[in-house]
Amino acid sequence: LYALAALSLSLSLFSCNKGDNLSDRGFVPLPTQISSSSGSFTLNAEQKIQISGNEESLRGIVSYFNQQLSKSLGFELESGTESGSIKIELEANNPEDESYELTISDEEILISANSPAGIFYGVQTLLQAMPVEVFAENTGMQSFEIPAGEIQDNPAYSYRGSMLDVSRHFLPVEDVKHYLDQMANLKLNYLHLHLSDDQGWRIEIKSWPQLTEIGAQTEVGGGEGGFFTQEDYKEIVRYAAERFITIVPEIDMPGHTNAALASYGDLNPGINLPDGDFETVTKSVDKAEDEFKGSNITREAAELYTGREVGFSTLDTDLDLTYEFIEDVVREIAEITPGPYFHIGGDESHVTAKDDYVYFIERVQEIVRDHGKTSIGWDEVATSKLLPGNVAQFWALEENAKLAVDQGNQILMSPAKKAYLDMQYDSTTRIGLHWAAYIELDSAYLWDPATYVDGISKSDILGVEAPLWTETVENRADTEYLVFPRLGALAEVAWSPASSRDWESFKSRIRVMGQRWENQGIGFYKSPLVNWE
Ligand code: TNX
Repeated sequence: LYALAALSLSLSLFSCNKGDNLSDRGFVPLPTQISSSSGSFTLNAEQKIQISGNEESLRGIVSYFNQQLSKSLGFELESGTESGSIKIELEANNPEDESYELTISDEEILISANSPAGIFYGVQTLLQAMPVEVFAENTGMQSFEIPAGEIQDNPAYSYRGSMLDVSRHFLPVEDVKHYLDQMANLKLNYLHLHLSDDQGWRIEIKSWPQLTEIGAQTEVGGGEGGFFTQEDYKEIVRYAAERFITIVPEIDMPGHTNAALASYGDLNPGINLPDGDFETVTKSVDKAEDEFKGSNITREAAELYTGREVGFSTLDTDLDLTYEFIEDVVREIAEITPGPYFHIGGDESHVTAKDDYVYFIERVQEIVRDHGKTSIGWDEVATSKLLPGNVAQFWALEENAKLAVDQGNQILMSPAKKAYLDMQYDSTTRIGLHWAAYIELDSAYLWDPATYVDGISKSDILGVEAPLWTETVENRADTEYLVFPRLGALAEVAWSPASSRDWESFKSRIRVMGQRWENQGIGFYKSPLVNWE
């Protein structure tokens, strides 16, 4: 017995060499449970993948896995339903269940789950269990070891998201895809696209072509702007779905609408009175229209806007045409959006009268519902009556988040002081804003969505989203600098249970994640809090 104990002790000491252990592989986000054991699986071109369960849905995941491997190794693994040493088992098909198990031994690797998404997350964890070189291209590696052990994992929140503001500065489809690749590695599952704002309208609407012919032609700082055709958008949706990511489109309204008001003067509350005066307040437009019925008053298109300050624009909440417009926009976008959500914005409508705002939000929620979608809105929408199931995205005002919870609605947590990826890390950061806070990596990591707002607990929370606003972000390099490594911290806040999160542990794991990013050529912020060497 003593001899056995000594043997197993020496074996486990042997396998405890730093980096040889499964638990030292630098997983981000941290899995719920990891147990390391001795031994390792040798991966080389001889290994085969064995699929069991609903083959159709697994085939896409296997080809994703093979694509990742072949970029680095130059070979793919054969796959089929016959016996193979890398086993993928879909045990049921319950899409709500995102959990998975990953077991690695000398003889085989087994990923099992009750949904294709669970299998996909198991594959992500398996990729992180491999040497970080697997994330580099053309390494020429022919064979490597994956340390043995067992992982059981399950996300804390079902909505784990990020947002790209493609309105302030446009980002092309390639950059969005590149972002989706990174989100997938972090097990994030919702990408919110902020498709319209004062500075640009970024999605083709076939029934209102001037939105892009005029409203997409510039951006903050006066650059050339751009937009997604509906075909581009469908391609983003498809690429995202391959990575188990759902696209959430946002049309921000009634404020943040200058680009639309510049495209169609008929929508603009601004009006030319016969005496040559120009009125911009909604109520006076209606009064003026009554007063001067029949005379030649005209609404006039707003000027395109390339500044940064917002809060000056509004749709005319009393105008029938406004709702015809919204109906068309929601219909066209809903038709090409398979996901359940449509984001209606609703933030910073500073020139919309309070009553008009409430009326507008309630009416727009109905339009969205009639097109089969659930509305999400920035927290201000909770000052209106929310339809059941609709979601308020908390960013600034706790009292708004509480209003939503009091109505029985759920909250998407994006507190600007923690989750805003456009905030500078510190006062020396070359781009970014700081109106909410400076957010160093530790600050992005050290918070708990379930205790962040008094009176809002875990069951009130749908999930966590990290938005990237792009007033100061002009290209992919700027994006990467602000997003990484903080997106890793926020992914862990959304995935890993609060009880298991630990800053010291995160620091050692994000260092390894940094090597994976480096291997992909991602220029991330080297926070001085982490030893990246
Ligand atoms: C506030 S967050 C905004 C955005 C800005 C952002 C900059 C929100 C709902 N509105 O319009 O881009 O701050 O950090």
